[in-house]
Amino acid sequence: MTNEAKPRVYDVLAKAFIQEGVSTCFTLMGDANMNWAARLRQQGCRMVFVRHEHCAVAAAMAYARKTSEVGVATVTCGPGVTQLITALPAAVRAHLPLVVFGGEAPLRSSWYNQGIDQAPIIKATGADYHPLHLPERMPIGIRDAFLQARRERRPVVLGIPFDLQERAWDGPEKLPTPSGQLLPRLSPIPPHPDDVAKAAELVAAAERVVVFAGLGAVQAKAGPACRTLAAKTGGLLTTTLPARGLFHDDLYCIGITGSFSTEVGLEYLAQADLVIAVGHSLAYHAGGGGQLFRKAKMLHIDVDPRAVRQGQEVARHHLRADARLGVEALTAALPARSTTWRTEAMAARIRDSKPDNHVFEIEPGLLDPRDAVEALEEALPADWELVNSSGHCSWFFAQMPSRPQEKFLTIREFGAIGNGISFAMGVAAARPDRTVVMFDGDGSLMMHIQELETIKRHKLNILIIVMNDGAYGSEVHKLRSEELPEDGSVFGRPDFAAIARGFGLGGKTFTSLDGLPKLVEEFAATGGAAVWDFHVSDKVVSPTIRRAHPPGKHAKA
Ligand SMILES: Cc1ncc(C[n+]2csc(CCOP(=O)(O)OP(=O)(O)O)c2C)c(N)n1
Ligand SMILES: [Mg+2]
Repeated sequence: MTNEAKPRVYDVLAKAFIQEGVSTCFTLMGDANMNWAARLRQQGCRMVFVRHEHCAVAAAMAYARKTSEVGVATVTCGPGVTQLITALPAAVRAHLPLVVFGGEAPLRSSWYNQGIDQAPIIKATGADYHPLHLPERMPIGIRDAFLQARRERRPVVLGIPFDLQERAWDGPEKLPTPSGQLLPRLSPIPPHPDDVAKAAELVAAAERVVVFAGLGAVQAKAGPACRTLAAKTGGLLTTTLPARGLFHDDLYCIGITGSFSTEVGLEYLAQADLVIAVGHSLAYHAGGGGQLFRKAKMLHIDVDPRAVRQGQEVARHHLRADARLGVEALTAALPARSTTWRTEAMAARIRDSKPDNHVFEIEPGLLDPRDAVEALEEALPADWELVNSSGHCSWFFAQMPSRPQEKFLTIREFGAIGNGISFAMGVAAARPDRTVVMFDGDGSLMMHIQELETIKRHKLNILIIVMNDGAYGSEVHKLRSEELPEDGSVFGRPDFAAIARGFGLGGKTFTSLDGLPKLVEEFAATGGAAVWDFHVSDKVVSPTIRRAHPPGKHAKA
């Protein structure tokens, strides 16, 4: 075969991705990835062409979380790769498997303006980086990247010099066996009977038990088992923020535990004498830094039980097992009890209490974000996919108790704002038949507002709800509590409705909640994308900020 008739390396690399089952790729092209991306598209992969590389990876993160597949994104070399430095640590911390096809500067040039040492930049984020510099081994390198991303549950970035991609293919005709055929089929790990007996003793002696589920419980499908355990112990149920909604219709679920706990939830947590954390990473924020259940012992049921996490002693009692099998075995080993913490009055209180009752004076023409969330909870259809972004306002829109876990997504392990719009795109790509509603702050939305254009062009069904306090709320409340000037944290309210219309989306401003149900109905009937801008007061301070930043905290003694 003459060199002209041979396929190019990028053709084969595109095939290697298709063979891995890749059906969606979040893409921003440049010299070092465009030939490959065009071939990937020709071979049937849906390409979502975004407007910032950060958003390509962030969208792939949400896609991976929603589909349980490996999320795939591609960026060009140099400035394309350096844009990823905020998204990758977030994916690492959230244990999301990603493969990113990154270009590298051409090897043939002694100088290239976009050249930069990419490996240390990527590795500093906690992601792995593999330079692939031998064309005939590249398909194996790609396959191994998928294996690694799945096994280690983290992003793997491939660096492929673009001059090598353009060469004629001289490697083997057959592609390597894809990762899906090689991955070990792992059955859930059952607990050891001795550990079960010890745990059962501990639980039997406790009087006020809280079963506290994390995402591991969701993934192990341990929800029903947790409900049974809580019922048998006469105790309560709660979840971390990412797992919120796992027990949404249980009378004895107190919602989220952690920074986003409700008033009533906090009260019961303070009374607990045993917390059983199930499929849970025991992260700092989920335990309120150890402050929320001070009297309680902690039993950790997980495949990787922990004693110390993120600088804190977290659990003294451990049951190593798959979340579901561990909880089922523990429940079976428990004797029936004669007393229960649960009462009907407790259930009524949980059902009838507002998440936060603090009274604030709201300026005329502005909304209380808590009222806006309550009205949205009522009005939004039950089958819409919810995405919770970031910022101070996220406390409020996490409080939508009727929404089940499978319709909810948040990824916040790196604490970055600006990701909501990308996560919404990732969910919309993963669930094309659904409407996605994304809740964001004005500051966060502004950070990647350019993606409204992507949403429009790709005809994604996304309704963006902005809690627009005209400020970086998280900052303004802290500055006020310290009696510092508000400069740099208060900006005034951008006209998001007009901005949205400028991008060809729908846009509405809300200074009243009247007519919301009708507008939701109309939107549900037409589909499409819109930004709804709720003008909320910046005087309403979330309970978390009130606790952590009481007025005068830094006042001089
Ligand atoms: C990338 C990044 N930059 C800055 C911050 C610091 N920060 C945390 S919350 C916040 C304000 C967010 O404002 P907005 O989205 O309007 O939400 P609000 O807090 O007002 O409800 C900022 C700047 C951050 N967490 N991440
Ligand atoms: Mg704001």
